[in-house]
Amino acid sequence: MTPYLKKGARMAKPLVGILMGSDSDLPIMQEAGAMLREFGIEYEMTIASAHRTPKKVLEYSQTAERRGLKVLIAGAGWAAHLAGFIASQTTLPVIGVPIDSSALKGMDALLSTVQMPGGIPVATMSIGKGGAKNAGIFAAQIIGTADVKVANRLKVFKVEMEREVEEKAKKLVAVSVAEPTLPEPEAAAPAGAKKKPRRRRWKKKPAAGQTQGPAS
Ligand code: C2R
Repeated sequence: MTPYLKKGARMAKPLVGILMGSDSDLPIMQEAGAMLREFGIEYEMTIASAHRTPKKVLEYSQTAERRGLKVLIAGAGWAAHLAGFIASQTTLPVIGVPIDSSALKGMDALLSTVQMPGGIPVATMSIGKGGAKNAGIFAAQIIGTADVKVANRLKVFKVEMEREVEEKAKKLVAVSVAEPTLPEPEAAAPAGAKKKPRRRRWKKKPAAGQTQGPAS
């Protein structure tokens, strides 16, 4: 069995495997791990690339179920083949996270991850950090179908999220009441409309013999 964990790392029994195409994806994929920790789900993380280390991805995907993993999360940018390749080698659910690391800002990764041909599904999340966060939540939801503890934590998470939004809404009301003179947003001019030239205000000329004093 390939050790995918850091030496000495605390690991009971990982249920989720998080893979990413490069270490440059880590700041994004950490979000998935953070969510799994929130729900008390053990996971392992590694770098593997369908392009650069195909043998490793093959071995990882083919042994994942046997090693007790329940869900795999794969994050990759550019021409992202990682999630699809993993999905071709296992019947475990595979969640794909397109990463915005290229000049196309993740559109390339999104299309290569989501456009799987019939027969090899990859549950594709949104591009970037939000997608990685959702991948963690979605993996928890899959595990939650057979684990009451996780299912309950997910329910609490949703209630908490609702409470946080309400709190923010209350704060916004408080701010707008405290500052009743907030400027009205300017109405957008219709497309193509010419801007009216601003009228110049001419100062009144002082009458003959009158000097201009300082403005009062
Ligand atoms: P580097 O930063 O290492 O050059 O990688 C990675 O996910 C990363 O976002 C650039 C990008 O290449 C992606 N990559 C893939 C795959 N392997 C690496 N899309 C793959 O197998 O699909």
